[in-house]
Amino acid sequence: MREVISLHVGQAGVQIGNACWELYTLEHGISPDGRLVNPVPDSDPSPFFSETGSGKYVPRSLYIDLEPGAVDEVKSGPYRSLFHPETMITGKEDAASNYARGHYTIGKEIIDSVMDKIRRLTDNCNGLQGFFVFHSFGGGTGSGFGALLLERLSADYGRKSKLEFCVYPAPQLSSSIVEPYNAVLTTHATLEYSDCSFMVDNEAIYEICKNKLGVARPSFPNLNRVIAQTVSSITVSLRFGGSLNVDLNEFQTNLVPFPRIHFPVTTYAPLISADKATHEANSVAEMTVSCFETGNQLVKCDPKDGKYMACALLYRGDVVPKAAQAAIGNIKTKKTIQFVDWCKTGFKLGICSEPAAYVPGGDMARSTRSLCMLSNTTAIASAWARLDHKFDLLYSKRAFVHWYVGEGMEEGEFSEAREDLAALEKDYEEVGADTPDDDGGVEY
Ligand SMILES: Nc1nc2c(ncn2[C@@H]2O[C@H](COP(=O)(O)OP(=O)(O)OP(=O)(O)O)[C@@H](O)[C@H]2O)c(=O)[nH]1
Ligand SMILES: [Mg+2]
Repeated sequence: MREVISLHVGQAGVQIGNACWELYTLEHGISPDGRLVNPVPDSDPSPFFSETGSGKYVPRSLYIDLEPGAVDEVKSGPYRSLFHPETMITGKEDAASNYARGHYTIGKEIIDSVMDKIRRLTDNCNGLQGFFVFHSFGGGTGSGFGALLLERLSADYGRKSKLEFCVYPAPQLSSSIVEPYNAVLTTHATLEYSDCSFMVDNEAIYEICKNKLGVARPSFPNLNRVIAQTVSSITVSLRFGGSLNVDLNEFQTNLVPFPRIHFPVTTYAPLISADKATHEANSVAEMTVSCFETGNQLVKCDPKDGKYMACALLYRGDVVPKAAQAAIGNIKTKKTIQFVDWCKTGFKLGICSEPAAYVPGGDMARSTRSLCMLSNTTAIASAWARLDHKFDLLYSKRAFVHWYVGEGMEEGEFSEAREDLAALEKDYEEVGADTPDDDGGVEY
């Protein structure tokens, strides 16, 4: 048993959670009320679901929001009886897009009861693998409470792995002007507590929905279903058996060469709309090439401007190893794909024969195979640079700072966080720099 507990924080965390649990239940043949109706070969839902005495499957998850809106929708929606009522925790008022409220004032009031609930979930595990925390960078709850939660998880479960899925703010879908503050503050506060963070950039996913999936006006449920497909691919090896499955831990070891450099770029293929599906061959080679195209990335940055440190390719469905290896061989010949000189061939490959599930009514076409690529590239530093720039525009005038100080935060935390992010940008520069005494000829 390798249980994983999913913690969904704030509106984005909860709503992305909805899309993930929709997909997990579909993939394991579990009905929206938690009954196993359609057993799937090689399926092992137990890392993500506990089974009650009466045979009901219950997500090992917590929904946490400082205000009740998003969680109330779950409570009255089609999956209302899937979740244990005690795993949905809400407060009365939200953090008003203010990191300090989520972290210091209102968040403090509920953190102990959240930690109690987590203890109950972990007591119910035989071999807890770790936690997945889903939250936005921009919301007050997502950023502030998310950071508080990771801090406490680290204190109470230091040796368990902690992975994050975090929503990088985008102008099209922004809910407040202070998102860059919240994003910088939460990144600083969680940098040492998270083992690996998958950033999903709403702008990139918005464009995927619009340009690739033919959604005229993408809304959060459209975006969240794309995100959920990548979450599912990342976790599939924990949920399905099969000989070529590579364990998530192994991928993680490969992907994170230094503790702070833990933000892989996620890329997915195929991204085609249901009405175009029949016109596309979607071969293993094509999918693999697509994953090196910027239009398939969930974070906006250009890998051509940086160097790769590692690349994990998670194939699903009808994929034979020979085809995957040939596709990777082809990629390796491309001059535009450059690795750092201290790690020249960091490709890792996994294949899970269980294909991605088709979501009825979803935007993505049904397909027999798919690929999710996780790459650690120095190019992601440009995403930090964009965020830091927006932070600086606000902070140079000390705009909105009083809202944070009013919630008991010291102003020094702003400059401390900003300096840490500057150091992070610098770290990326350094890992990408050529090693001075490299003779260029030796591979190791
Ligand atoms: N992808 C995605 N992004 C979302 C969703 N809901 C909100 N966001 C993004 O998250 C940021 C706002 O944070 P929220 O998660 O709504 O805020 P919160 O964590 O509930 O915090 P407060 O409401 O301030 O207490 C913005 O950047 C939104 O674009 C969602 O369902 N999916
Ligand atoms: Mg909210």
